[in-house]
Amino acid sequence: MQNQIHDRRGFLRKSALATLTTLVGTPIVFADRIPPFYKPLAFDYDPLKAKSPDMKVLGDKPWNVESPIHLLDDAVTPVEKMFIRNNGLIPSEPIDPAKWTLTIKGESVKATKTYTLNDLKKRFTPHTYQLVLECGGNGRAGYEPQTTGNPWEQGAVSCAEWTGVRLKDILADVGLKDDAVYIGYYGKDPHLSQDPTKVAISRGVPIKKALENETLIAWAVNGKDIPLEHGYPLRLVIGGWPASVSGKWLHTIAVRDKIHDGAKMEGHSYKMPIRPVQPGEKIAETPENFRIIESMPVKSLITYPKTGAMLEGRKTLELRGHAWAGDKSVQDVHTSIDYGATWQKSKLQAPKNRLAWQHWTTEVTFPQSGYYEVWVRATDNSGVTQPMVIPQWNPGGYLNNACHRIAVKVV
Ligand SMILES: Nc1nc2c(c(=O)[nH]1)N[C@H]1C(S)=C(S)[C@@H](COP(=O)(O)O)O[C@H]1N2
Ligand SMILES: [Mo]
Repeated sequence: MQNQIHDRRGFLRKSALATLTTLVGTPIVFADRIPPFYKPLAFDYDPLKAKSPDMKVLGDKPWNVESPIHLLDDAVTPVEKMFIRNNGLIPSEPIDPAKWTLTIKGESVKATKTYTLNDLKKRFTPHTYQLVLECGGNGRAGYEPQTTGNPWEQGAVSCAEWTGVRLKDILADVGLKDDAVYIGYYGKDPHLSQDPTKVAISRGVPIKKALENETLIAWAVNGKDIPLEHGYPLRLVIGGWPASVSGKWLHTIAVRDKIHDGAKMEGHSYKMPIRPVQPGEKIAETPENFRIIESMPVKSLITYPKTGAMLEGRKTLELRGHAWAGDKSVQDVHTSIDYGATWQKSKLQAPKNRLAWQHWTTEVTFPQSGYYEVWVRATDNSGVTQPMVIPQWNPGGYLNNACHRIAVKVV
């Protein structure tokens, strides 16, 4: 770090100053008076500083942070309430957005082409979409026995408003060969071991998903620069699929003539067994036994009230939350206050755009004082409903979309 942020005479590099300004979100007054070889305190970057105090930290090497469900109450998730999932380290080298480039290469491009971030902003039409990003392992803590991977409860999901250019517009400008089947991304984050020959994560999607309108190369979220921990200054954003396909600190996309074979595409990473397996069972990690997770399953959350809510002197309660269904849309949301014996239909809004989550509200009336649970269950537009019990155990602990429940005390 010391070498990268200072020039030979020990003064802060211009690019380091630009990064510092981005990190603190305000100009560095007296920047010209920073002594040689002095490392400003703000360079000890802690992504939690900008987050809500209630966020739950699963670990800091790498940084993995999830949102308690009641923090996800906003219609559009503010950045301070967005979960963070890193496989490697947050880049610590100064980032100069004026020098950032995106290279499109691979077996299935007609020729390799490189764009600066400014080219992308100037040469292509920008688009803004609300997109659900949900970690494939969201809900993993619910599986017994526990699998390897972060034990996420249900808060590794966000729906923010991303702005960027369509990957399909860039790929049309580059020119693709007929044999393109997949894309793979590369980001600037160092591997946990800091071994520069190792890649933390490099995943991708089939070309069909890559060419959808909503697949963005984004430089802004909720109208501002992307925060460093979420991929500043450029990231791929692909809604509805495991968020591991949305590469942060994006510098290269390879267009492949086969399924991308980058880091975390192997073994059982982001894959489901083709046949049901016994909880805890070990099966050979061969491609025949697993399929790559694509569209995420239907899911819903109660974001208000918070579990444990106490209702004093009233027996009705306005509940609200969101529901989403991967590439599909949500057709119905139901709630139950009697452990699933009967269900009441909620009011459900249309999504802002394809691949955004949908908001639901309902008013429930409790028959008498006492302890209740409220359960929520969404159904997608193909008629598939969330399970009330935990779904099929799998070696990676993925795709737990069991219905969300809260406890309420009516006094
Ligand atoms: N370069 C890079 N991109 C990445 C990751 C990473 O570790 N490095 N993690 C992925 C995973 S597994 C998830 S769930 C999402 C999390 O995005 P967020 O931290 O912005 O919420 O980023 C994805 N993109
Ligand atoms: Mo993830």
